[in-house]
Amino acid sequence: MADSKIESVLREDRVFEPPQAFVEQAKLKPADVEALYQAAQDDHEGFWAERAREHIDWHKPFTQTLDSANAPFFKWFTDGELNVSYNCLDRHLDTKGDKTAIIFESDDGEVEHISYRELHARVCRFANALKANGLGKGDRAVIYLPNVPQAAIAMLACARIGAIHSVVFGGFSAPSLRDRIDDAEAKMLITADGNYRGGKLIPLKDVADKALSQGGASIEKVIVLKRSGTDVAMTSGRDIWWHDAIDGQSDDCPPEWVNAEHPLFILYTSGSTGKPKGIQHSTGGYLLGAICTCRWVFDLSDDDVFWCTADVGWITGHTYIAYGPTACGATQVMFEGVPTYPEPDRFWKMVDTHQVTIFYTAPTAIRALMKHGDEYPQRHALDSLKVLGTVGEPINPEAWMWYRKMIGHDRCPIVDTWWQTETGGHMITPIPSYTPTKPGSVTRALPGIDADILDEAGKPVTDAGAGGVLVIKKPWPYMLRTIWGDPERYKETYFGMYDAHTYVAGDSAQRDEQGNFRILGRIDDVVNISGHRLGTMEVESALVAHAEVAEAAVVSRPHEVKGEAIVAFVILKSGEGNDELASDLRNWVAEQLGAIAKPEEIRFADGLPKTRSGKIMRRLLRTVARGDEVTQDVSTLENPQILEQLQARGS
Ligand code: 6R9
Repeated sequence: MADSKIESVLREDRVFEPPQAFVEQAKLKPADVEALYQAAQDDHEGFWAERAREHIDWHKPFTQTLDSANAPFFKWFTDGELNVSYNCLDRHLDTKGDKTAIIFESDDGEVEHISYRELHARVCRFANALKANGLGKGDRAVIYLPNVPQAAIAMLACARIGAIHSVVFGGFSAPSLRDRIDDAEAKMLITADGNYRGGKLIPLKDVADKALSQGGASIEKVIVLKRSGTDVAMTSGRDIWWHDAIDGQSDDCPPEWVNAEHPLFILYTSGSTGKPKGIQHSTGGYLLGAICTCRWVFDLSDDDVFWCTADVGWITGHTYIAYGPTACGATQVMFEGVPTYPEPDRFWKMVDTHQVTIFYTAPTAIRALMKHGDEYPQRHALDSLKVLGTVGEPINPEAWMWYRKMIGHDRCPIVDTWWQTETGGHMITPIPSYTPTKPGSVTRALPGIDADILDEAGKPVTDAGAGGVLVIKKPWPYMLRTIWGDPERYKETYFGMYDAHTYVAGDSAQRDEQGNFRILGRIDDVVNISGHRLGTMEVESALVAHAEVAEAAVVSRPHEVKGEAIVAFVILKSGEGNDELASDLRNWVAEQLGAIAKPEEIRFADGLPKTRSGKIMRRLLRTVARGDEVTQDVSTLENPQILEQLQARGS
């Protein structure tokens, strides 16, 4: 089935040139794009140095562009000094102080406009509160907040004082929060009493308390935003309300000038082992990526209203809510709720209300909304839209075409943006005035990004349609710098396959006849559920932590809306499995890791298919989970009878 899908996309011949009307009004004209590609081609380092001088206000200019002496630990603009919050706020005050920075819409539809001047004041006040509560340069603060302006304010306030934030998505469970706090050795936790999403209460403070009762010994202070108004326990001496913390604080807070390589944030993401990786980003290079990609890929400019529907808990919300749009001085929409509440036209209604010009969302949302039917987008004009974007997972051509027709009215270019937590910003994507687009294709690498596809021996794969390992062959300014506290793992994971200059993304890809990239999926044990990365090992560890489970293996199978769904094969310590236990185990995993990780199906078996050397044959399990015919060689199986049992127990 997977193969036939690939086939159909390979035969995809619908190509859409940039619409003339779009090109005419675009800020970045085709000739400008051409010039960027040429400049990057001619001089990789010089190209990025020029961009860094053009787009960033430096406190102290850099003299060295790239330092590769200690590859793969690259440094960019290494002797320069700057402050990210200064670049996102202060520098706009003279010309754009009264311009709206954030149009916030809450779950229940209340709207708040925050100007750049007001955002600056609120960031400064909170930054002073952080300092007053003992947070300083280089200290880590974990942010566990809903998708509300205070989340962006907290991030920018950390940046202002040189503290390193680590945002944990509000859907994560207590154990996940605890592990992240412990790994980062965070001094402060910033959370909320709770909030409503889709009308449902998310009890953030309760979860935070649970996390801190199981670990989190490094936490000295907890700042709590009052949001839901629900009753929560406040530990005296440790917990303070946000409004009390800022009470009396000045709205002037001089920025802490930091080195370009000073860590701006850590963001945890799943890898192929059970332990999430703390992806560490820099200050200067990261900021440059956020600005350039907003300008190039969204054609973002002064008269736009930009809306990225991601949560600040993910990298997309870091780069395309907290940092990119603000650094560009743009107006953006920020939304606390979900696309289907109170009705499945919420997104489209908001596009009209706020006159959104650039809309950026995930394929899983598009597929879910598409299922609800055309009448929902048809209720709204959607005529303010100029550019549509997608991110997070491969988009199937059907969803792409629906997005183009029903939302973009065949008028808006679609930018399918491939990138990762690790890459910091867009890498392979169309540029809307320039690149012909094609359903299911992420097209070509941005200027200054040297992407390629290699075979196992490191030879470039040049044949159209042939798959290989997606790599980036030159360092780029906004790449990750290391894995927090684990430089060896950084080296091994991203540069272990070929050499210290070849970044291995963990995805496989192919090219079409025109050289456009298409992403095929992960090459490691990472699955992508509704655009969110999850290590199969994480789910397995959660399962075996249950008292009745002896062993577990987790794979994914395609899912119509979520992209992929989790199927877990479970071996019990004793007794037979039943529906009730299956349901208990599903809930258990959700409690351990968060709702995203909840398995779609649990299959009980007496054993797992293993090779004689004891390796679980995951490929075989994947085939079984999909209900496909087994064509793999099973002669190396130690326990061939298990295969029949697994197949027979499928539902
Ligand atoms: C930004 C983000 C990264 C993984 C990545 C890949 C998948 C992201 C994609 C895509 C196909 C796209 N991915 N964008 N696959 N087409 N446009 O999603 O970061 O959460 O770290 O996930 O997501 O597999 O390796 P992150």
